[in-house]
Amino acid sequence: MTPAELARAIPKAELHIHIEGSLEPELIFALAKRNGVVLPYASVEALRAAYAFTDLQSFLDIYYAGASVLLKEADFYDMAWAYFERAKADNVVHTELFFDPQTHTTRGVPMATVIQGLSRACLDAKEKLGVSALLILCFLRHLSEDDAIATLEAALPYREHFIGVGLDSSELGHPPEKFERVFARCRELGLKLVAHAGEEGPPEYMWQAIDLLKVHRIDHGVACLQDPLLMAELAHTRLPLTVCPLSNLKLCVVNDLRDHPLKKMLDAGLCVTVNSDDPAYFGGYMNTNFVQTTEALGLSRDEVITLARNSFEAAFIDADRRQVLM
Ligand code: ES4
Ligand code: ZN
Repeated sequence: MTPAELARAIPKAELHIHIEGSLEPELIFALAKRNGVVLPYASVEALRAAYAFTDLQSFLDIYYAGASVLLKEADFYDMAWAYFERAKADNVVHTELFFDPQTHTTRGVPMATVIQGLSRACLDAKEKLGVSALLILCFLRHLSEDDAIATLEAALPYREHFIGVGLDSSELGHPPEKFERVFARCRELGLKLVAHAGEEGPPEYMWQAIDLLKVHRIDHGVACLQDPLLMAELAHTRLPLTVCPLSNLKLCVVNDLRDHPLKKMLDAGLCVTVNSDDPAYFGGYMNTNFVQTTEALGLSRDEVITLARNSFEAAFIDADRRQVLM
C-alpha cells in the first residue's frame, strides 16, 4: 500500500471543519430555493467561479454570503448530514464541528434552531453512520467580546449540545487577548477551549491563545515556524495544532503545497493533525487534504500513521475510546 493509499484507508478524526464551510454550491442553491432567498449569483457555476481567494478576508466575505440561505432547523440538519456522509466516505470515525452562531443569530435565526438542527444531525451520524460527532461553538473575533458573552449566554440553555468553544473569522487586528474574559468564563463552565491562531497572524497570537486563553488546541498555528521558542514549547507540551493544508493553499498562506510546513512540524515532534477547514470552498474534504499533502510532501507510511494517531490524541474523546482508536 502506498502512503497515499494508506492515507485514504486509515481511520481518522477531523477536528477543524467549519460546518458552514461544508455548504456546497448545489446545496446553497437548493436551500435558497426552498427558503425563497435571492442570491447575488445567477447559477451554481457563477457562484463557484467566485471562489478565487487572495487572503482570509476575501474568503470570509463569500462564506458569510453563502450561509445566508440557512434559516430553518432542517437547513442546519441537511448541511451537517451532507458533511457526515462525506466524512464517512473518507474513513473519518470521529469529528468535531465548528459552528458560528453569530452568523445566524444576527440574521434573526434563533440559537435553538441552529443548535437543535446540528445536534440532531450529530445524533444521527453516530446512529446511522457510526461517526461520532461533537459541536464546538465559535465566537466571531471581528465582533466585540460583549457580543461573544451575549452569544455564550444565549447558548447556555443548550449547554449539553456543545463540548467547547472556539474563536474564528478575521484574525489580524483581533488578537486572542480581546477574548480573555469570555474564555475565562467558558473555562469555569468546563468547556473545552480552542482558538484559531497563527493562520495569518503572528506567533504572538499563538502565545496569547496559550497563556491568556489557556486553549486545549490551536487551530492552524502554521506561524509557529517563525518562533523557535514556540516550536520548543509546542513539542514539549504536545498542545495540538489542527492544520488545514488546502485551506492554507487557497488562502495564499502558502504558495505551493510542496512548501507547506506540515512535515517540518512533524519532524519537530509537534502534535499536528490534517483537516479540511471549509471543504466546499477549498477544493476538498478530509481525504483530498490527506492524500494531496502526503504526495506533495512525500510523507512516509509512518508519518501518515502518526498524523492519524495525532488526530485521536488531540480529540475531545474519553480515554477508553482513545485507547481503542490509537
Ligand atoms: C475560517 Cl479558514 C478560516 N479562518 C478563520 N475563520 C474561519 N471561519 C471559517 N473559515
Ligand atoms: Zn478554520
